[in-house]
Amino acid sequence: MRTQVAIVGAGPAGLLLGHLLTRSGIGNVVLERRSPDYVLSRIRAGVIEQGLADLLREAGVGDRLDREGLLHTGFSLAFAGRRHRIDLDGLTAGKCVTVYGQTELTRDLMEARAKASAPSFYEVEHVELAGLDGDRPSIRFRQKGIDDELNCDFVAGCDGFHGVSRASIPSGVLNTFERVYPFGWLGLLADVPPADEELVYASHDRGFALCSMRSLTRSRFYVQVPLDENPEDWTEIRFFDELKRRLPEEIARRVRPGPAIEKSIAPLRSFVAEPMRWGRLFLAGDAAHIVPPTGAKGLNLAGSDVRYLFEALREHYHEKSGAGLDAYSARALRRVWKAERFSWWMTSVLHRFPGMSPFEERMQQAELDYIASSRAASAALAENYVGLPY
Ligand code: RFL
Ligand code: PHB
Repeated sequence: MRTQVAIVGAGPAGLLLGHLLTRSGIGNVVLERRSPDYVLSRIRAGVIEQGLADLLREAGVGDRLDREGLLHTGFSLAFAGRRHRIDLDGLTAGKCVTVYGQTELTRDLMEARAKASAPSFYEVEHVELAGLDGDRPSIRFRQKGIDDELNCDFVAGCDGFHGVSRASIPSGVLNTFERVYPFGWLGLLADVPPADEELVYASHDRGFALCSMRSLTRSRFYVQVPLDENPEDWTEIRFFDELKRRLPEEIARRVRPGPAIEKSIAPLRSFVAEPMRWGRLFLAGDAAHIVPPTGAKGLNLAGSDVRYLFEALREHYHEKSGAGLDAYSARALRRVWKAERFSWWMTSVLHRFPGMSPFEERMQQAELDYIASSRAASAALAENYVGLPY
């Protein structure tokens, strides 16, 4: 089998890249380890930056996002028993975010791919990349017990943090940077109306909490927990009790507990691998970098990487220029590092760290108080939250 661009991974990065390439007449094949149902069952991101929403519209996959997504012109920070609203719209001259589940976005992209009859292979095993440093890369894989090979011009490694792409780069090529946080987020999805019209990020002595949503009838909540917690030990009663204790009274009162549709713990990590290219392999999304979810940046960064990579591939095929491919890694990393900084900062300000000194606690309080009392500080936060320009 032969194609122009082989895409490893059918998460949002792989599917969006495939969609953009197909629309430009560039051949591509997607290889995915899991089944479509499994991919769609992973509950992840919920906040989409304006830049990614615009990209999806331009690519013709924004209809349902526009119909069902919730436009949010602000969110709240809650601390010391009060709340401070960040007016995204007013502080960024009209920018905002859209609340739309990653699963919905993935579903839209999967449907668009099926409609275009673009080839995808799900539940592939033993994926092995070869010839990445030469002119003829190839991917060997097994599907339904049969070994196959895909020859291509380029490989897009969109296979997430635990994928095979980054691991195929010889040791010594990549520089990696990492911070692992000493806590995780216990998330719970329930069919109950949101506690507030907008998202509420809460800093509390008992730890961080977040009230988010997927629609006007479906809510997503998170509480900071130690990494060794077992989600099974968290009954709904215990979860909602803990959540409410971390929220200001006026918001806690409006939390509607309900049966969990999904409940899981996500560890928090900052990670970057540089460069994002090796030979004919290009990394995009979580395959190259991870951010803690506090800034809602992971999915959005996957979107900006894909946009840069698509432009570079389009230039290569349609304009016979390799300049975009050569610039890809540096271009993507400039935006990645700024989102890494923002996500690390949001995480540092809003969570309780084990063994925090009284001085460090006071620094967090002063930081939150500064944001609440300074338009400039609020504007810096808002500018990053809605997403820096591509
Ligand atoms: P994905 O989504 O992990 O997709 C990678 C795909 O590759 C497949 N794969 C392989 N396929 C073939 N061969 C192999 N050897 C393979 N190994 C792996 C996997 O099965 C998978 O289908 O990566 P991608 O596309 O880069 O997308 C990244 C996003 O999924 C991620 O950054 C976000 O979900 C992060 N994130 C958030 N991002 C936001 O922008 N806004 C948010 O509000 C937000 N909230 C979150 C989040 C992530 C969370 N978790 C659980 C990590 C909230 C949470 C709780
Ligand atoms: C979510 O709705 O899952 C969500 C929202 C905002 C975040 C992280 C996760 O910062």
